[in-house]
Amino acid sequence: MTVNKETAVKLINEKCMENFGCEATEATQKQMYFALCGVLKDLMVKQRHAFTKDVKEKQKKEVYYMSMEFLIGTSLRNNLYNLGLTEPFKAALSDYGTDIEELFNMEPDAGLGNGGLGRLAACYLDSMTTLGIPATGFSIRYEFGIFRQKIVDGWQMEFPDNWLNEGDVWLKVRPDEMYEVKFGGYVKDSYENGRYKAIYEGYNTVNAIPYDMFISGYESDAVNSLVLWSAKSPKSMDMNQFSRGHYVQSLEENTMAEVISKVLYPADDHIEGKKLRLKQQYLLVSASLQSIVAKHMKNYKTLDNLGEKVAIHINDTHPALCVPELMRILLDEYNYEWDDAWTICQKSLSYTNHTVMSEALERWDVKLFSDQLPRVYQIVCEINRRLTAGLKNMYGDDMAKIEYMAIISNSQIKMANLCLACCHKINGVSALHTEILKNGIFRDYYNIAPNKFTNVTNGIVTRRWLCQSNPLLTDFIKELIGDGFIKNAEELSGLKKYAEDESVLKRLEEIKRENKVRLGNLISTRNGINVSPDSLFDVQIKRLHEYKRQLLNVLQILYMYNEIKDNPGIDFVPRTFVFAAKASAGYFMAKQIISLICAVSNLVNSDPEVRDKIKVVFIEDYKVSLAEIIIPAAEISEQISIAGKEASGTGNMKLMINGAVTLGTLDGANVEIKERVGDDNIFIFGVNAGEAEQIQRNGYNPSGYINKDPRIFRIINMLTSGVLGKGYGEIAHDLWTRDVFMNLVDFASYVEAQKRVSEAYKNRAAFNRMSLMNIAGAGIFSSDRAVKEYAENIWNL
Ligand code: 26Q
Repeated sequence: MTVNKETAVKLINEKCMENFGCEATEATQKQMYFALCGVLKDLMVKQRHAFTKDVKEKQKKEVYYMSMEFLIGTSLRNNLYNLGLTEPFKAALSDYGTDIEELFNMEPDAGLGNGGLGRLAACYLDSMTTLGIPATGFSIRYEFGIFRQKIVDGWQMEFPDNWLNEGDVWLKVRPDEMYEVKFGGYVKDSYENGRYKAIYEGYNTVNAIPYDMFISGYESDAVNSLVLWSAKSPKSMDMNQFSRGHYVQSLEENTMAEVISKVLYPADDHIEGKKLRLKQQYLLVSASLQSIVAKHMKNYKTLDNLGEKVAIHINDTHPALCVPELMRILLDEYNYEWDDAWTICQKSLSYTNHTVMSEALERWDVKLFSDQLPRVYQIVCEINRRLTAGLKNMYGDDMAKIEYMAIISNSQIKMANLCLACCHKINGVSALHTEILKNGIFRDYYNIAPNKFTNVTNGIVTRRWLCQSNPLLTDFIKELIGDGFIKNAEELSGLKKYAEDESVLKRLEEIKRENKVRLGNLISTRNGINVSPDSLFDVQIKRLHEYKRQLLNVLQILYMYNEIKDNPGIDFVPRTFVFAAKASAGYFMAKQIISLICAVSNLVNSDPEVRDKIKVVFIEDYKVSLAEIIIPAAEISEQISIAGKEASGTGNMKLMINGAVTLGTLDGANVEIKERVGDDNIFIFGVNAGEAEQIQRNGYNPSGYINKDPRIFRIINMLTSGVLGKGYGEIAHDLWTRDVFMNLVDFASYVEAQKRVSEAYKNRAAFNRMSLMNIAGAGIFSSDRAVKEYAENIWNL
């Protein structure tokens, strides 16, 4: 897009006048922020108009990405960057005496997601737009995104995230395209010309109102849209109740409806079958499908070719209701026969799985489900009836297998099986993860339809996670290999030829140091802790989960602490351990682990014998915009989940492309990172997925490891001895008796790997070389590559 500085000056001034009735010279910072965002939004609206017109004329196939989460983060810097408008607007603002960086800092994160899954959706929308793929993201306009985290005396507290005050600028409401979504009530059977006809009555209606957030792509003519649904009560006030003096009750129904889009569920670990969550899912699915179908009918006057013209992608099972809801629309509203409707559904729908943890596989109680969605439930029953009839033909009386594959069993509806039974493609998110799906949890479905299964290893959008967040490194890379890597990340491999170039390695080190200083300043203001930019920055930033094993990291730190206390004169490579993590509000063990990290931080940082060798920092309120500051400063990337449990990881990719060296297990995409950089440029430790499973199968007994290894024994005693100020009896007890994620199995191997890390860091040139090789190998983990694979192998664009 071309806008010169003079035009930028004019546009900002006009927007100030339009919105605030003042000249830009008179505007406050906040007004400037709103004006700038408003100008960009206008430019995107125009570009989008031209783009959608072209898509329509050429009758291009379109992608609809359905996800309960889109973890967008901030948009202002990204939109300016993508549209190529940073320079003119920076200069224009500077004329008005405004520093554009200050406006960037005013923008709240759109935190409409929990973590990896939500951020992946955001990266894919960006890449699809960059590649010119016509795509729409569908999600919910949560009034409150992921909670703000504060740590009070080591304990996580959650506070509401009121992002809409300043975040609303990117949204454009379209009240004209409202849909009705129906809950509750009952179904009456009837027959019309001998054909079954469901009559749905007695339901409550909620209106779904769409809000568009425009999505820019890098140097792209496309502008796509993320459509966020907001729930609105159809009645403004029940006058009947009101006139009888029941003022409060009359408002109650309104708020009951509108509560649906109030808040993002902050859990990403275990599934609680909550009614409100089901209503959120159905609101998303029903409104989005109505919108897709209405648009398709307008363009093609038939739904017969829906599967040829749209690809509807189900991001984990959270929008799995797409399967019965699309059936419902085809059967009840367009009078399709069952088999024809089913064929259309199969052609249109595809599904990505993001987890193999059984406690995270979604199931709904039949009672709750059928009460809320009676007609949809009927359809699920019929899908299940046909499925199990087919399976009986195949497997006879192998009831265990049929039960495992069924959609409904034990009075529960298994959402993954609903997707597996219908979708034409199912994918995992890393090579290892997809193998585990095929040979493990989904093996029975794999055996009947192996061609439905495919892998798409996750990717990240390099423009945000390298170019915008690490401008120093980006400029240096441009000097070395040109700027082709911005659109074609594989060109980063061109850096390999500098692996022996001392001046290049030295410059990389200097850039890393500058980024460490920047992070150090943030830590000093936010935590009041001084960290040395000459220490090794060792980073573990991700949601808090037992399987991700932040605990293993802490145990190892306590081991280092003991080593130093035992040998105060020890030759030790100084380390700064950086943690950031949110725990689900109700996840007690996760909150305990955060508390432990904080306690260890206090212990270590206040001990004069230790604090120049180790620092431990827990930075609160981890989010996209904080990650953008931490990642460029990282030197070691901790990816230490128990093998077989982390579906892919994407933080590992973001850290790698910024020159951090992975210290990790053979889990998720770490396996592919290792393949790319080679054994010399990664620190691998621990059991592999097969071994981990074997140990668990043989009956793992953690106490054996504690009794056998005096280092472990000593550390676990520290958890309860009082040296940490407070006792961590629950954690100690869990390690003695369960240790489900096998911290102790991998402890020795992890300690040894950490020693290799310290050793390697002593030779900075050699370490810088590893760092360079990681940047050079990161190209394949671009979301542009991932999206192209989806387009070819799954969406058939
Ligand atoms: C489900 C029902 C009710 C409430 C919450 C949820 C819920 C919400 C979010 C369940 C799971 C999630 C998020 C899962 C997630 O982020 N998985 C991660 O996905 C990444 C992208 O594929 C992978 O890289 C990570 O390995 C995987 O853990």
